[in-house]
Amino acid sequence: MKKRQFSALLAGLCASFALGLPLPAAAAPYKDEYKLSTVLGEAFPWGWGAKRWADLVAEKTQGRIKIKVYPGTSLVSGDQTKEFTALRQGIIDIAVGSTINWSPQVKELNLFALPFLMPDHKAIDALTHGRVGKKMFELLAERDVVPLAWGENGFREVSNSKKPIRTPDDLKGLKMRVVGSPLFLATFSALGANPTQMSWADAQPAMATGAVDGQENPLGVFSAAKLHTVGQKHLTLWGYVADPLIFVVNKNVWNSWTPEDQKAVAEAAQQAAREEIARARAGISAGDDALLKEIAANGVTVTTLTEAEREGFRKATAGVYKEWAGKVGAELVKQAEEDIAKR
Ligand code: X2X
Repeated sequence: MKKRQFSALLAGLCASFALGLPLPAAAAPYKDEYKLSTVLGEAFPWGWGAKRWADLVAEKTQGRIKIKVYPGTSLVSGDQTKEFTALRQGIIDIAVGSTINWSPQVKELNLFALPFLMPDHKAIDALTHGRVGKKMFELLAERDVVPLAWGENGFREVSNSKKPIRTPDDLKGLKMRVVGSPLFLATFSALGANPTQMSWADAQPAMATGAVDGQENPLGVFSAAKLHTVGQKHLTLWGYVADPLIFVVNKNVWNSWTPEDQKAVAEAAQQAAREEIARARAGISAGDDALLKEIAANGVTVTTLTEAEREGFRKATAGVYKEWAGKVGAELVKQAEEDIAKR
C-alpha cells in the first residue's frame, strides 16, 4: 500500500472510532459460520426458535451468513449464567437467552422474576412491547450486544415429587432446584422451601436421584424434558414469574455485516421470535389445553389455585418483591406496574 493510501485509511478508521461509527466491513471479514447459544434444544419452543432464526437468516442472506445452534449452553460448558459474559467477549456470536440467565450481569432483567408481577400473557406483552422492553434493549445495547427481538420461555410452574402444593406451607422444607439470579433463592426461602441453585444440565440428574424434590419451569419445558420420568408427579399452576427470551447478536459481529444483511438478520429474528412465542403459549390455557391434558395423562397431578390461594403465595413473597424492586430500579418497576394495569 502506498503511503498516501495508508494515511487515508488510517484517517478513515480514526474518524469511524471518533464518531462511534461501525468500522468498514472490510475491517472484519465475515466468518464461515457463527455460533448461536441456547439452553434448550429443538424439542423445546426455545431451541426451535433459535433454529428457525438460523434457517431464516441463511435464506434471507442467500447463505452469506451461516449460523450453527449450540444448545445446552455448551459454549460455556453448560453454565448458563456465564452466557452473557461470553457473548460480550465474543466467545459466543449470537444467542437466544433467558432474562433469568443474563440477570446476574444485567440486574434490570430481574424485573420479570419479581414474584406475581405479571398475571397473564398480556402483561408480558405490555412490558416487552412497551417502554419497559425498549429500556431493557437500550441497557443491553450499552453492553456490547445488539438486541433484536423478544421471545418467550414462559410462565414457570412449580413441580415436585412429594405432594400437591396449594399453600406456602406445602413448600416447607422441600429441596427445590432454582436457576440464575439470587432473587430465586430469596423467593423460595421466603416460602419456607430449601432452594439450591444449579444449572439445567445438573437439575435433571438431581431430580432423578432425589437430590432435589422439585423445580420450576414452563409447562412446555416440563413436557418436552419429560420431567414426570424423573419423579415430578405434582405440578401446581401458580404463574408466579415468566421469563422472556431475547434474540441478540454480539456488537462486533453485527458491525461486520453490511446494512442489507443486518436488516435480513433483524427481520429473521422478529419472525422467528413471533413464531416461537406462539409455540411457547400453545396448549397451556383454558381454551387450548392439549399440553396440560398430555401432562395429566402421564400421571401428574395438576393443581390449579383459586385466587385466594394464589394470594397466599403473593403475600408470602411481598417482602422479596419490595426488596428486589429496589435492586431492579424503582422507576422501571413503577412503569412496569402502570403498563400492566393499563393492558
Ligand atoms: O434452567 C432453566 O430452568 C431454564 C431452562 O428454564 C432456563 O434456562 C432459565
